[in-house]
Amino acid sequence: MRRITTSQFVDFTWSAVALVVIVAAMTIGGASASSGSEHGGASGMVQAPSADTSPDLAVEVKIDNFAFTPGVITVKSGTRVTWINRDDIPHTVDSTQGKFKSAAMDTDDKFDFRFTEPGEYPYYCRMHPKMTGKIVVQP
Ligand SMILES: [Cu+2]
Repeated sequence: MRRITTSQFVDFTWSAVALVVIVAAMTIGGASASSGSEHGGASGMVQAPSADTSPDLAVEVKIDNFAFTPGVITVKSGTRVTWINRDDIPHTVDSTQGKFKSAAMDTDDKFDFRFTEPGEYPYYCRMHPKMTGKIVVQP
């Protein structure tokens, strides 16, 4: 009985040694595998998407300090232009051709218009006619 018990203990010891060896081998293998995936991550960064493919055509013109910024902006047909008043006094956006006309815009008010026909669309502020800007719409 005693010999069998000892023999079982020895078997257990060798099993434990084998387990340690397997775990050590997996750890080393895992380390080399993770360094391989770091290389994969670096090549993935090269494939950054282009920022110029957005289907949502929208631009913003800021009104501040008695000026439209940008004063002249070129957009693709179908683009929605949003004016936002960042000034602390009211302004308007009025097409000189009567194509669009905003109400008086208080601070942080917005006005938007979608340009669907190519052409040039000059505009001004009817409260301050020296404030002018232009939207150039390309096909
Ligand atoms: Cu104004």
